[in-house]
Amino acid sequence: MTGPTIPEAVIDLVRDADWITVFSGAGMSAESGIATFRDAQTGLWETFDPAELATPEAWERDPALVWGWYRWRAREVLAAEPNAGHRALAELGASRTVMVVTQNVDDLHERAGSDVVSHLHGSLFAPRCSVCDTPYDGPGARPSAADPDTEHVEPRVAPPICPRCGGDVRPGVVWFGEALPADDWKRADQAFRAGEVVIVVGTSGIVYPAASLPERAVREGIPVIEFNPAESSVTDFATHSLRVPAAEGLPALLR
Ligand code: BJW
Repeated sequence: MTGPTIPEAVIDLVRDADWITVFSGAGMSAESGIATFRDAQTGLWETFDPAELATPEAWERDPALVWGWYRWRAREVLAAEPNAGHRALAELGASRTVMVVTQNVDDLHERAGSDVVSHLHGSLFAPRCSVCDTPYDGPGARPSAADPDTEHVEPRVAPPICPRCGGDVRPGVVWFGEALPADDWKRADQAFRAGEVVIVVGTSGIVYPAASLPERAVREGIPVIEFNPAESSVTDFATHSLRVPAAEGLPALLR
């Protein structure tokens, strides 16, 4: 089977680098069947209103609606598998240091075998108390992939109660208007300073402050290679921008 044609300059940059920073977005997991946010027709924000589901105000208004939606999202991820792109990055990391900084809240990089340096927007699998911030690992923390609600027919699910303070347990993700987790931000910043080359995969590059990281890299003279079947904000400044989906383009770097 023949893969996409990757310019020799890109192959060389990756082959010659001992330290590679990967910056991934929702498109990284699209070929695993996980919806992106902003793609026409298939993006989550085509069907769901972010203001009703992904803001602190939405949580205050209707925690059961928000918790139910994230439970459904978590089940979708549990039922999915890493794709050839995730696996290629893990394989690339076997012979050099690959620092994965992801905006994704799924665990597909980890399940493919990559060490994730930073989950900038949190994780579907790290709920915590909305009052005292204690991580929660009790009943209901991790939904089952076998749960029948695959079509999101049960929109409202009461969140678990924190055993420490009695507060509602919330999804461990970063909503609009919230600060990014300080440790993840610091590790991402360090990864972007350490990388000899940055590979950006599957992000529209419009959500800040995450989107500032590849912009800064290119300003500092670090080559930025984009993999995305469509143009994005990253295309405007990337050193090489390849119109190739993740699961086809990333394996082609291994040849
Ligand atoms: C493929 C593919 C394939 C498809 N292969 N590719 C104006 C200027 C600057 C900032 C702001 C502003 N107005 C408001 C802000 C702030 C705001 C922001 O940036 N808004 C913009 C939208 C304008 N940012 C924030 O609020 C952040 N916090 C903050 O600023 O805090 C300040 C603060 C400081 C101190 C104290 C308090 C506050 C927080 C941002 C949180 C983002 N959260 C979400 C939801 C996470 C939880 C959840 O999953 O529900 O994060 S929103 C959503 O967007 C999610 C994503 O991580 C993020 C980025 O999306 P991503 O990954 O790029 O996905 P898409 O769908 O946009 O793009 C997919 C791409 O894949 C496309 O390009 C496709 O073509 C491509 N693709 N198939 C490869 N097979």
